[in-house]
Amino acid sequence: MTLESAVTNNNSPDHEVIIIGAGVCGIYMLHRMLKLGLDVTLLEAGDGPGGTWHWNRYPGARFDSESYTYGYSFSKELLQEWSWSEHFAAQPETLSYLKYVINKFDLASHMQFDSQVKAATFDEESGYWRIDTAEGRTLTSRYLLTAIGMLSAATKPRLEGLDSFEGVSFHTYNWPETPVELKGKKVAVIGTGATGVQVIQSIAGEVGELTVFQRRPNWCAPLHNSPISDEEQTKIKASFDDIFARCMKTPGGFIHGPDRREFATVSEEDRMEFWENLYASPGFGVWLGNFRDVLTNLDANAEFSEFIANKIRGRVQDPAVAEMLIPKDHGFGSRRVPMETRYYEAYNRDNVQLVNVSETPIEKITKKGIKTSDAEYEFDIIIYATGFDAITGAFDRINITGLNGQTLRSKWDKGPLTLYGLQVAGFPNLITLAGPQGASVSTNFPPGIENAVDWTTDLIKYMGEHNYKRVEASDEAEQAWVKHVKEMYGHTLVSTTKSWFTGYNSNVEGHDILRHMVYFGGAPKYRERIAQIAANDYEGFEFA
Ligand code: NA7
Repeated sequence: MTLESAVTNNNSPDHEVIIIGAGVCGIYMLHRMLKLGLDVTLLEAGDGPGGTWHWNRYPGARFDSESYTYGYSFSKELLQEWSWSEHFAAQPETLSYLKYVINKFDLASHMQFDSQVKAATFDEESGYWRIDTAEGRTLTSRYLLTAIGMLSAATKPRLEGLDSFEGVSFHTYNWPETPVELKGKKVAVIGTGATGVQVIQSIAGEVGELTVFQRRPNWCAPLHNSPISDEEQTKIKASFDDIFARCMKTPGGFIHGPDRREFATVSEEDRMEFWENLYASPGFGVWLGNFRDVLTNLDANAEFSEFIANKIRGRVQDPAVAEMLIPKDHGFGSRRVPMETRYYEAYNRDNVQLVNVSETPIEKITKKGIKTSDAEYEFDIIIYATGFDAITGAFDRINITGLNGQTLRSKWDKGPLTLYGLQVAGFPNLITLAGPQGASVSTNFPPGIENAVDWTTDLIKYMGEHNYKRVEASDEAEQAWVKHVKEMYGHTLVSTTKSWFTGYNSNVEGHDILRHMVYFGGAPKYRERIAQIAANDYEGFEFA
């Protein structure tokens, strides 16, 4: 049905709510909207649900949150029913979990797959969003809720000859569904972020030859994954209240929170013992459970970086390779710390070679492989682990048009502008779940989006109760929030380096300036703030 026919026929939209995306966020949003009794449909570009966990099928894909903190917390029944097999679950298990949730809450019939949204246009007269899909369909809704992922717009290098390669090549996000034969093959991996690290450590023992093209190394630390024993399972299931209460108190929404002691007040001996324990413990503790000032103070950071550098030197046999793997341009934790399992040991294998493309840049992709300024390499397979047009990329790929014909892409040209990462002035009834400048994109994702979804549900309920048809962020409130988000960047070392936290991506035109993508004030403060706003009749939002 076209917008025009919808409006003339019955003056009501096709759906009260349209959600885009069937990942972790969209699934829960759909559940809450159905519970509210609203007419809702969900559009998903993929041919199945799962979002991140649908697409990222590469070997070694897993999350670095403890499994039992990654599951939804909203249903006690679900928490008791589902048993994670490992402390840090792999992609197939997470995808099964999400499908289980969809089944349990009867959500599938409200999801439309193979429905890629190309454009969303706000019609001022009717007050509805018109959504156009790539398949040529048009739908209308009063509310448009985007759950389109923070790392869902994959980016390949902008290199000459990308399509000329005659072997097999793909981005990790688009790892083929049919099994890729790696045994005995000559394989290239470009990129050593969290994804590249997982791929490299997983395939090094399987492929014939592996050549890793590294531009800048990252500081990686051991994940220490292990199966969850029956005894642990029982304990976990009995302590969910405590587990989530603990996550609610930490800035990142993980079970790991910072140590409040000042680094300089702890003796060297105690400090080393503390760090050795962190390095030997599972998960993000080494990053997020460290002395608070390791992530804010350059001296403290330099000392801990040296501690990790020595670990790398101790694990990599060739000292020259070890030095190549130690970051020199940024300190530990100022970029996302990839968690690894025998990653560094992969470089001790005879079939693994590391190429520093900062020194000898890739010039082009050839028919046979990769040409750097120094040599030509031949491959059967090239794997692009080159990351994403993070957080705003998925928005930029949809033509979103708000009031007065303004596009979101042009409004965010120099970086995102939002109110609490949830709304954008000039774009009524659009809620940017998991959008830039909210807390979910800088924290353990599921607790973050549960908060955003609950808040959004309350907002829509409130509007129904007050017979409001339209909500929009005010310009002043938006400006104040953006100012606050920017200030928060000044409190961490994150802003001292280029990464997707700071909006840099050499593969996207114009993404060579600092962009304030995420909220670094911590999840507890964020939650408190948006709850207060809601209690205050949604101060900063205008209703009509
Ligand atoms: P990341 O962390 O953005 O890493 C991308 C990697 O690819 C990184 O090492 C980049 O080097 C490298 N890269 C990107 N473009 C190029 C070109 N053109 N040439 C050479 N190397 C390149 O993405 P991931 O997928 O690993 O991780 C994203 C998140 O997913 C992760 O943080 C988790 O939360 C899950 P650079 O460092 O920019 O020099």
